[in-house]
Amino acid sequence: MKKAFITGITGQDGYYLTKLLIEKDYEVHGTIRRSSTFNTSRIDGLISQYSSDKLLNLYYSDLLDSSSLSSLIQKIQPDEVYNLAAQSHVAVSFKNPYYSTSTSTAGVISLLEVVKNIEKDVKFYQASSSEMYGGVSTDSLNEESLLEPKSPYAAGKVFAYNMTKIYRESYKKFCVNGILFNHESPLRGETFVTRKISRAVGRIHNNIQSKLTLGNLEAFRDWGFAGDYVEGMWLMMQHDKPDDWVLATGETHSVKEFCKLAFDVVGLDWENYVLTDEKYQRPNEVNHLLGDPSKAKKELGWEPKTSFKKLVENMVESDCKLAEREKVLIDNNLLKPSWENPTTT
Ligand code: NAP
Ligand code: G4F
Repeated sequence: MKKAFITGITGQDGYYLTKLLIEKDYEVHGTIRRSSTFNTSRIDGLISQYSSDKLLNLYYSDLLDSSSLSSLIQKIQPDEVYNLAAQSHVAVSFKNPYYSTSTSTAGVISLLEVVKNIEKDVKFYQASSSEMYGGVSTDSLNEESLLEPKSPYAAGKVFAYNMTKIYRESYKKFCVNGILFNHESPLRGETFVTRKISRAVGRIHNNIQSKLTLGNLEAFRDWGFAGDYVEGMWLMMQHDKPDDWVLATGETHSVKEFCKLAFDVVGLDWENYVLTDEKYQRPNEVNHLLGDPSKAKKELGWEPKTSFKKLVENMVESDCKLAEREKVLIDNNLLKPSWENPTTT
């Protein structure tokens, strides 16, 4: 039975990757952060299903805690390490640049050093990002395109991307970069634009929110479904030689288009509900991202299976159900209705 070690297991991709690997007969080991509130909600179902059989095993750690990462990998002796952990919100990285970049940079060095020094051949996956391209041109972006980071988040990711290549080339280690374009799901964090929209649609449809305030409606993203993208991560780790691959859909849509489609799902006109506010604009915006996944298609046989329309429908339908449950709490005076969902940024 193969063993995988995952940082960031409690995140969106952590959930989908863990599920996929367990289905493929892996034993999964993941790191969680100590938090004053529970932070395992995405993987609670997997924990109750698989932890008693030791198919899923969790440990406290942090990207900044080199010693715990190193001793865990030495103890577990995994076959594959997936580095998914990050402060992954681009706008937040402008507000917390030191933390955002130091976690991305220190974390990757700690992990690559163990992979270099451990006796066993351990494969390493780095969660690189389309954000590294900077989104200046409208061209389709591939593995050869120029990296022009526009945020502290992206600068940290470029560092981690380069270190992954450096360890691959210098020490002949199996280290890969998955350069993933935006991928979403009903488990996407609520402060990312797609989920902020689908949550609002669910709540507005259930009469527990009245407006949705966003920033730049003209930004374009190549949005796919996270469940499809974790398959691509795993395929990269099974390839006969390590390399870098772009995962994307090859289609791009604006935030405005996402809004229109999401409100259409419940028969509402988005223009009656969506407002904009400067506070959601970024100091430096990535205007346009469009990926070219042809290398992944040719070499890994990977293709996204979920259309943009289906992705939006799945997210809105899931958030309508969530809002129905919130409505019950509101009707019983256990929660207050709000003009907006107060948890979003
Ligand atoms: P996510 O939902 O924000 O999950 C991030 C994970 O990292 C969470 O488990 C989080 O733990 C953990 N984490 C944050 N800071 C940490 C620290 N200092 N030490 C240890 N763990 C820490 O992100 P995602 O969407 O699943 O993305 C996974 C990775 O892919 C990230 O590296 C992201 O930057 C990258 N990426 C994402 C996309 C995308 O569109 N989703 C595209 C390209 C690249 P808590 O649960 O405790 O917060
Ligand atoms: O949903 P977003 O916050 O995602 P962003 O910045 O593209 O980053 C995500 O994808 C990257 C891959 O390219 C990942 F590496 C990264 O970890 C993360 O998962 O914003 C998307 C677009 C931006 O142009 C933003 O300015 O939506 C625009 N936007 C407009 N109004 C908004 C809002 N974004 C957020 N979060 N909130 C808004 O109210």
